[in-house]
Amino acid sequence: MRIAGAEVIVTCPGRNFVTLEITTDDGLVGYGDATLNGRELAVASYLRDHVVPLLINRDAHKIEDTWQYLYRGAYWRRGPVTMAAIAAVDVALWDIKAKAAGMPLYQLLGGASRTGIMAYGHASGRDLPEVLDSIRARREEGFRSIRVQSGVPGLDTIYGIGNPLDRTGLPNEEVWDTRAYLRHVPTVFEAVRNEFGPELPLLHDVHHRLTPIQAAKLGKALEPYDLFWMEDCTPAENQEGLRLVRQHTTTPLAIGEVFNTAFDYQTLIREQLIDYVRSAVTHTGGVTAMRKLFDHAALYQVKSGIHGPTDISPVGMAAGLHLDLAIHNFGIQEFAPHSAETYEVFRRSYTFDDGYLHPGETPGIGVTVDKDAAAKFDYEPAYLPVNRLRDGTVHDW
Ligand code: CS2
Ligand code: MG
Repeated sequence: MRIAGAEVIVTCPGRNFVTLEITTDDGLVGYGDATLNGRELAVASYLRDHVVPLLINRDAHKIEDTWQYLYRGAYWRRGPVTMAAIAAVDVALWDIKAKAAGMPLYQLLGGASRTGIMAYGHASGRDLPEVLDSIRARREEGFRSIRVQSGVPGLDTIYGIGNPLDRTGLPNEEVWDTRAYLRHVPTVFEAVRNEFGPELPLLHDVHHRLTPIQAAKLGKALEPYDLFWMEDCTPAENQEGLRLVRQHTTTPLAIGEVFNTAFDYQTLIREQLIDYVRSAVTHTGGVTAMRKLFDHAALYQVKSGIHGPTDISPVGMAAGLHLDLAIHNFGIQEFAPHSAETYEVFRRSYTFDDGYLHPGETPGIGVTVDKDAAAKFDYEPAYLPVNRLRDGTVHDW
């Protein structure tokens, strides 16, 4: 079975997505997500201009060889653009292989290890009443685990509150105050626990905004509220920084949505400095790379926590769900449902029911792209916000 063609589809049904469609000489079609929020066209060009010409006439069944060919053959390694492009090719080829086998992808990954995939939803609010209402709304939608993000008194807009994408042509600038945040977050979780009790799994995303000792302080302050995880508590390019956090708190730690290879996790996993691996299939080289990463993490009892906001397309989401169902060391799956416009373009087989996701039984990954619908939504440049401290210093958003 040979690769006969490959097309990069850029569409913006409410937000931008980049999808790779690979077709074979016997008429099979596979899809891969290549969306890198805020830098989409870089990946579209990497694919169109540098990768697609290399794919034509390759054996579509040779997924591992194609992965190594694109990773080592580029000479320049790693990074979000390269690994998103490789991921798109990889997922599209797994989609094709599973279709050729007449099976949903998870069957090729070892079959189901569970009956359903525990999902967590997003609750947020500018103040406590809004946060509590948002949690109630997620629970009414069926979520059994909930991420809680709150505004901070004295700060206008911060991560997790409101829509981060801005289409005015330049990144929105937000103001940040770490001390105000550190004082406020524990009061939010105390109120949430008082309202909803001790059992509801609660998560929180710090979004890279603390130093290691500040993260240690917050982790310790949140211990009475028994979080499922505290995410991205400190920028983790400096993996050793998590040693300091780990020394001071037993709050479980999740890291890695901005990582793009297993190398980014080596110290974190080997020294058990984290409890959950946060990467998305889309940003980490695809199913081939993620399966290896999760199997390595399993040696250290580190579990999966695949990244699932709306800037991961339904194609990327579905690919993750097949891994979630098959691997033993599954932890939890983030699930931010996409817009109706998005689902008009991306037709999905996966389901969400009573708090659990399932990829479905359709051969392949179970998502197709309606290219006529995609053509209705032109690309719209959009940037993620830039954060600054009160004195104007650029800070992590
Ligand atoms: C967030 C993401 O869902 C999360 O955990 O960290 O929504 C992140 O802000 C976006 O993916 C950035 O594009
Ligand atoms: Mg996050």
